[in-house]
Amino acid sequence: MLETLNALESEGLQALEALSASEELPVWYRGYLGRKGRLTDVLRGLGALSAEERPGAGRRANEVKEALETAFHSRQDHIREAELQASIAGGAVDVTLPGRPVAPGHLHLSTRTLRRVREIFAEMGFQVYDSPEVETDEYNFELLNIPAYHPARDMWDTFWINDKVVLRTHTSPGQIRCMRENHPHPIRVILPGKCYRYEQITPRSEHQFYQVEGLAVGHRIRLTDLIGTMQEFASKMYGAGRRMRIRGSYFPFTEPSVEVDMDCILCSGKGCRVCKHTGWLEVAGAGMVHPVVLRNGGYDPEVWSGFAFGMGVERPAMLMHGIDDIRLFYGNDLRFLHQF
Ligand code: FA5
Repeated sequence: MLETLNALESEGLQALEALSASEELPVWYRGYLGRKGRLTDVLRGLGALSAEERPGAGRRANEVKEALETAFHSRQDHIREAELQASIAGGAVDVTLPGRPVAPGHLHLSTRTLRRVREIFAEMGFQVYDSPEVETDEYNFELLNIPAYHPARDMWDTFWINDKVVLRTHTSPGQIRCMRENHPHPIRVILPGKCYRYEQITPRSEHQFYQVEGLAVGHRIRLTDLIGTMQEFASKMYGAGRRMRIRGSYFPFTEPSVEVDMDCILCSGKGCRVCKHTGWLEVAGAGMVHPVVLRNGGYDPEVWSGFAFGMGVERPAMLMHGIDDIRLFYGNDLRFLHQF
């Protein structure tokens, strides 16, 4: 066995030295080191050796393999370099050849929708306030009037980093951050960003999605201001004439709370799987900022009032483009992405 290995090594090295063109390299490699190569054949024979012979032969086989591999790579570099030099010397590099075209990418549909939402609110005088995606329990829940025992936590189960830190379930914690930073001045901001939920994934629900929060704090701000703002947004986003519905709801951080729905574009209100056969698609949760939340943000609820809303981004995009499955947004299927 040892002689066979020695012979194989010197034959292999000699054959390698004899190579002169890069096309010959893979043929040599397959012949000696490939799956059906000569060394592999020898290695297969190791099992048949006696227990005394096997370790020595195994060690030698590995040495030969390494020697051949190393020699191969240095021969390969040598041949390639020689070929490159020869081609340069022969004037084969045509520097006037046009470059390879780079296919231009484009913005993801979620980003485009977010930008449109920002634009519309900018026209209404709302600034953008950025707040973190990784939040503390305190900001995501406690300061929004959702203490640990509160049943509303069930609606917003999420991914916990540790006992106190979560991936935020909504953009609402940014309300507190923004208020604490701006009090005692009036506020008119939107807070766009990614949210996460421990959620069953369905055609209309993902475990990661975008929201845009809105917050206005000032004097004598009323529910009708909220409704007017939502109506203005809807007519700019979806075109005049879309139907909007406000219905009573519950959020621990707003009082009163409402849900803003749009008629479903996909089925024109007839009912389909996206709108859960109701004809309406829930676009935003909203309401008047709860006194506790105002106080947690540093505003005296006797003097200040405000409205807040939180809307999805993917769902409105689905409405506008007739997309019937939210999972397509994060599926990375180019056939989907290229359409927008
Ligand atoms: C909230 O998250 C509240 N923070 C909204 C709010 C803000 C209320 C301020 C009052 C004041 P809700 O869980 O309903 O509410 O989510 C708001 C919107 O986010 C939904 O209308 C929907 O468009 C979107 N959304 C929620 N969960 C998902 C999901 N799993 N996949 C995609 N979009 C979702």
